[in-house]
Amino acid sequence: MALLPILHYPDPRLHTVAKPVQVFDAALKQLVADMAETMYDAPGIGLAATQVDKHIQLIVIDLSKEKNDLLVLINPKITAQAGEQDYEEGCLSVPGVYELVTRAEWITVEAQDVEGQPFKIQADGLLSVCIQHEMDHLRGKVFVEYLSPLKRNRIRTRMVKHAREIERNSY
Ligand code: K1U
Ligand code: ZN
Repeated sequence: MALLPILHYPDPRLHTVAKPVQVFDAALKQLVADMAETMYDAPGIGLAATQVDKHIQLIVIDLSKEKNDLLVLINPKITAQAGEQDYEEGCLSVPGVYELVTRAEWITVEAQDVEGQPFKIQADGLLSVCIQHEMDHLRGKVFVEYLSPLKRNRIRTRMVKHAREIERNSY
């Protein structure tokens, strides 16, 4: 297994729209394993393939404390949604930033597993928030795009400055 580098906002590659997965092979299983390891190491509770510069419709999520309940969603589609909830979200591509986002409370998702088998889940609360956040990544959308232009530009400036400092200190 391997740790994969995570793209940081405002990297333009985060705005790439992911393509559907068509081949369910050993390489896909390896990518799922590497993404899970990367998410656990970060640490995070979700990761979309877009964030590791792989532009296919693949998400891993694990909300368990023990890191032993991995949910893999391939080619996910929200087929029903209801209600509204606010949650203070974080993002491994925007480290150190937590902001309130309003999303659907309940969702029904149809997806495929790593073998290509279709399944359906219903989610509410944090799982629902996390699935919607990760599905946004697959569409090329980062959660800061829900914020006002003023807040978003401040975050962008801070992230660019931080990246420059890291680069300068690495010489
Ligand atoms: O997509 C990502 O960048 C992962 C993100 C998922 C997420 C968290 C909260 C709301 C919506 C989506 C994260 O995992 S941020 C880190 C985080 O929330 C966390 C880290 C360690 C323990 C518990 C939570
Ligand atoms: Zn994110």
